[in-house]
Amino acid sequence: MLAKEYIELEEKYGAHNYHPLDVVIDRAEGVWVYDVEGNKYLDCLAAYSAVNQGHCHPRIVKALKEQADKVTLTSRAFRNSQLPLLYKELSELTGYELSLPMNSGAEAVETALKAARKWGYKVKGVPEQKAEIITCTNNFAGRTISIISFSTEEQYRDGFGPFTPGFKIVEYGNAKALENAVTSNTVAFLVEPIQGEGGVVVPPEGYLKSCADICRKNNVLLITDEIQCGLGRSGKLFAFEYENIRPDVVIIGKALSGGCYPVSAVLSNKEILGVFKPGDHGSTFGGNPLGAAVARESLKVLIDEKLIEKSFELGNYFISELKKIQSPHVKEVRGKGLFIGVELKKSAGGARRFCEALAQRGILCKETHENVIRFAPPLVIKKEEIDWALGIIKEVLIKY
Ligand code: IF1
Repeated sequence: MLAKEYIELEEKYGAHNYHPLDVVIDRAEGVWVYDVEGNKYLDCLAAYSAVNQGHCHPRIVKALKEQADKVTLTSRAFRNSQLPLLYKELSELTGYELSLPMNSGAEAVETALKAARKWGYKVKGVPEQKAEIITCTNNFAGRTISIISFSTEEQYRDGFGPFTPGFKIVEYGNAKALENAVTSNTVAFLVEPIQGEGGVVVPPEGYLKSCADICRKNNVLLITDEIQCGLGRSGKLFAFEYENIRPDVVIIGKALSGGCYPVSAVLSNKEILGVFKPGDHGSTFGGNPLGAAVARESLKVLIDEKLIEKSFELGNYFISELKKIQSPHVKEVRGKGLFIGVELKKSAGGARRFCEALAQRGILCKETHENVIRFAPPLVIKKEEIDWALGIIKEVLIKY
């Protein structure tokens, strides 16, 4: 079948909630993906950082296959022989006492919000129905109704009301705004250490540290969404490490399974996750043995292959080389590790046409927020591959 025929089928039978680039991917390996016509592309999106370990990592695929032959789903009505090991390994890796497994990122965010509210009522002593959670402008945390209730992106909310109450929004990057918004009913502050969908926005240095201090002083939980920026993407295991802080709650997803299966989790301590009693929360697939086996191997690959250190070093190199490109269109190059955004000037006519030109030359990336091209390849990328990409990126940014 031709690419055109797949696209026609998708347009005819699928809901049109996406506008993808017309590349029909058929298989992938490491940093490379191949379309149905055999063209090869360097993947600079890595499925929004879900395939940090590289596509179809042999060790992760092996873990998936072996577990698939044993048992895939037990439900949490019974125990399974993978989940306890994932719990232990997550705790040893991150230092958090407990974790709670879910599937998608949005579900894990919802889980963290529920934990924070319950902690607010049971531990902090907030009056019933009064709990407030503070979030930031330009955030992205998923698509459920409660999560879009605090989105500041009009399109994500349009037509989906009524919304969930109990959220306040403050300016991202402005710790004073957080301080002013906190009340005795505030239970949590939810923040992305680096905003992904927002355009790879790195907040001012010291911002997260100030937020952590404000939260501690006011007995407010600091919840960081590391679903996209975590697990090596930013050049650290967690992006919050750049500010030497320790959030009360950390949310992870995406690369937790190396892109092989949806697995997410909330990490925290006994005082907070301990508020959940049997029956308070759950999910049919959350914590299933297939997902747990895949997640365990995905974390091991991240460590064994030193992908976090690689992201730090190659990210610095990629960013500094991008900054050298003399293009009339570029406003700013920013990021941490292999989590990079190139913001274009308004006059450039939008990032999408550059992404299309890059795709024609064998590099896949995706615009975000009209004017930002995001470069976030799998962390297994080699320096030579970055150099090859830089040549093409340079040509496109200068000539177009
Ligand atoms: C889509 C965006 C990226 C996330 C953070 C939670 C979630 C995400 C920081 C929810 C998800 C995804 C969603 C996906 C594309 C992608 C995305 F452009 F939409 F915003 F990465 F930038 N927190 N981000 O980035 O996780 O429920 O999706 O597993 O909606 O198309 P999820």
